[in-house]
Amino acid sequence: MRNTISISPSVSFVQGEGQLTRVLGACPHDCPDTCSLLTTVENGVATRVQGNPDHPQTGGVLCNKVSRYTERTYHPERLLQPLKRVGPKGSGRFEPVSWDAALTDISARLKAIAARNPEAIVPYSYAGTMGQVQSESMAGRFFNRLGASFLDRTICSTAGGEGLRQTLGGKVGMRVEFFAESKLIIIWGSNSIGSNLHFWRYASQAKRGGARLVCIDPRKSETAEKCHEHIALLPGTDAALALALMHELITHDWLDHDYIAQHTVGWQSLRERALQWNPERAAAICGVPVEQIKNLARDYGQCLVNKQAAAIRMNYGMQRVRGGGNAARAIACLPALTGAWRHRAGGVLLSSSGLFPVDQAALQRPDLLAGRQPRTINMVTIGNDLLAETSPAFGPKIEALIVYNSNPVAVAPESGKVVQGFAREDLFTVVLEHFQTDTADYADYILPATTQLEHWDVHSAYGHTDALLNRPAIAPLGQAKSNAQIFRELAAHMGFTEPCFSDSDETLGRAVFGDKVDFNELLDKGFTTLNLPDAPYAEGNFPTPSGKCEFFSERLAAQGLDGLPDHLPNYETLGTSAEFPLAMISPPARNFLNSSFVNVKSLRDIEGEPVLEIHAQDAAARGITNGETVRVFNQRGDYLVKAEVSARARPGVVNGMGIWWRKLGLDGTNVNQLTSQHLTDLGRGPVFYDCLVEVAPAAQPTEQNA
Ligand SMILES: Nc1nc2c(c(=O)[nH]1)N[C@H]1C(S)=C(S)[C@@H](COP(=O)(O)OP(=O)(O)OC[C@H]3O[C@@H](n4cnc5c(=O)[nH]c(N)nc54)[C@H](O)[C@@H]3O)O[C@H]1N2
Ligand SMILES: Nc1nc2c(c(=O)[nH]1)N[C@H]1C(S)=C(S)[C@@H](COP(=O)(O)OP(=O)(O)OC[C@H]3O[C@@H](n4cnc5c(=O)[nH]c(N)nc54)[C@H](O)[C@@H]3O)O[C@H]1N2
Ligand code: SF4
Ligand SMILES: [Mo]
Repeated sequence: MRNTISISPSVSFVQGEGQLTRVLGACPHDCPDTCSLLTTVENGVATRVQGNPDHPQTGGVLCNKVSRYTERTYHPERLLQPLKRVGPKGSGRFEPVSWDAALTDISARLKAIAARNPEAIVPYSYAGTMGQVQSESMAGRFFNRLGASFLDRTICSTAGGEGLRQTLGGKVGMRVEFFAESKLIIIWGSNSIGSNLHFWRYASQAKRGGARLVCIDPRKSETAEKCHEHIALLPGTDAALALALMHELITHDWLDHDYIAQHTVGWQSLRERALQWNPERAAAICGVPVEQIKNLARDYGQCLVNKQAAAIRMNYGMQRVRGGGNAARAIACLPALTGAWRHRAGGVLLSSSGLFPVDQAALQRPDLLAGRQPRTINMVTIGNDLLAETSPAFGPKIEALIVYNSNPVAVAPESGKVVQGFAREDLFTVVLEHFQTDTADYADYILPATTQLEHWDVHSAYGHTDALLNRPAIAPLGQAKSNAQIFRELAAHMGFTEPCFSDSDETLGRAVFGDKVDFNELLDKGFTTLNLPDAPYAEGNFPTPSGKCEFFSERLAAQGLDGLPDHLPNYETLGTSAEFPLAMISPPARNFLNSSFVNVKSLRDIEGEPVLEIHAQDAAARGITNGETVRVFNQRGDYLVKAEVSARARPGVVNGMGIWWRKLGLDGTNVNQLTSQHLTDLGRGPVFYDCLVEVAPAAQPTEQNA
């Protein structure tokens, strides 16, 4: 056997008789870790996907899900040719058609609608792939040229993102690798082991070095179990907790007065606000012992006294409630109070995406709008919006929807309404997908898309500060085409002749960072680290208008909003409804990624069935036993799950683990049948974890099905 394995971009070597290649790529999934991948290809077939050992953030380790990437890629149900609907909407019955027939018909339908009003056409996409090329580059150009409605891409992170922007100036923060040197790590609203594994490696390293780990989460997650302390607060009470921590920092004078004076705005007014939040008041709202709050404040304050680094890893789990934006604001103020930013292992990290110099204008070409300013549809309220008629406030009724990189029928809130909207016979729906998802079932055309193993891409990240390149490892399967190629060909069928519609995927890849990132290094190594200071905010220099950490935001005040962070109770606060006396959160299941991978059998087998975790006390009060099927319901709908009587749930809160495909659930629905279309205080985001329900044994009739 001759083999010379070295990790350059795509090295061929000979093993026995066969041709073997290893290709460098990037994990495309909506995950903070954006791992560097190494794919083994034997005779044109990808046989193994591994973590790149040369990429420090990946460390040669992948999560369980993406280790099975070949199982997903070569799944027997992969879509390999364009399909046209033959049955009624939603029946899931399709017949194969040629690419040309599909694109000719789709472009004719879109042209007819656009001739009346292009805003009746709506793109619907999120982060099925995070690649800059296969997400909004050619697609953005297409919709800008068409003059289609804009989509407000709010389904995940905009509440926290806006909270951060108003406080720190953007999605910026600590460099993740330095968490390994912290002495106190607060994991706030995140199950890192499940959803941010490579951060957990750094946290574990710190733990071995003597750091104290505290997890703030209503659910006793895998991560909470492994921390020294778990604060199981009620959903949506994080701002109250953060304000009480400030109260303690102030009353004990655990403050870096110099940092506050030099690098913050609004200290006096924040001080007054925080002094209204003694730990007793917060403890009553958060539903946690007052001592836990006092101890956490002391631990955080002692880091200042002992000149040790205190770091906060927030994640998006804490901002999916009405007050999510304010909560992120309150938490983001903490490191400025104690000057934690002075240390490279201190500060806060929610997302690092704002540190990447992505040239969105070069990718999406807003100049193609030619002065038009289409209306904006919020992806969170797609349920209501698909059912809305033409009106001056709303604009034209939605006549066509083009879905890519997303599975809204499964992931958008209040799915009863979403399904009703997608089922409209007069709605023209095109879905670009790998699989016949719940959403694809409602399509008029399904177009087969390539996976990350089959196309080019360039990636930024939101949990570290490395840019990555993805090379195709194998040829497209069947007749699949990359998203960019599909929009390129659709543009040609529409008669869009601007030269930018001929840019290749590789040209688009080069445009992502322009000359701000060394593309040759990306081609060569597969990744490159942004050139950033170790402790970017040690001397202020926040990207806010004032250059300081803005405790008080003039920009919010100018909009008539509270300039200071505050606690805003949930829309559906525990204890306010006799009918629906339990709060439900629906965090991700570890072996799925949102609704991706639910159809990968080996992963679904690990998860078993859709599960509702319920505390023994709440189960006993309802005569529910472990493992039995229960009905979870509220005014919006109901769904069936298996009850797991579990210490992972705290009293009063049930955990409906997400996000199952409806058609693979117990009764053709999933947890989003119950969630609402309300929006967050900042950022117009969803409130998945702000939801009251009741639970009953399935055998026992409820009001809805009696
Ligand atoms: N395995 C896996 N990894 C994922 C995902 C996945 O679906 N599966 N999803 C990816 C995506 S899209 C994202 S956005 C990221 C980040 O995803 P996150 O939403 O941060 O996901 P989790 O880490 O599960 O964190 C959510 C945690 O917040 C807790 N939580 C719920 N409500 C509250 C609250 O009001 N306050 C507080 N403090 N905690 C609360 C939940 O119990 C849960 O443990 O993860 C990504 N990684
Ligand atoms: N109840 C509840 N609901 C939630 C959440 C929750 O915690 N609880 N989490 C929310 C969050 S954080 C998010 S981010 C959203 C996520 O919602 P989505 O972004 O819709 O994520 P997925 O469900 O993973 O669906 C992505 C789809 O894109 C497809 N895809 C992947 N790559 C490509 C490609 O290259 N081309 C094309 N055409 N398709 C591709 C995949 O096959 C998959 O079906 O869900 C939200 N919904
Ligand atoms: S999903 Fe996250 S942890 Fe898993 S391989 Fe992708 S980037 Fe890495
Ligand atoms: Mo997300």
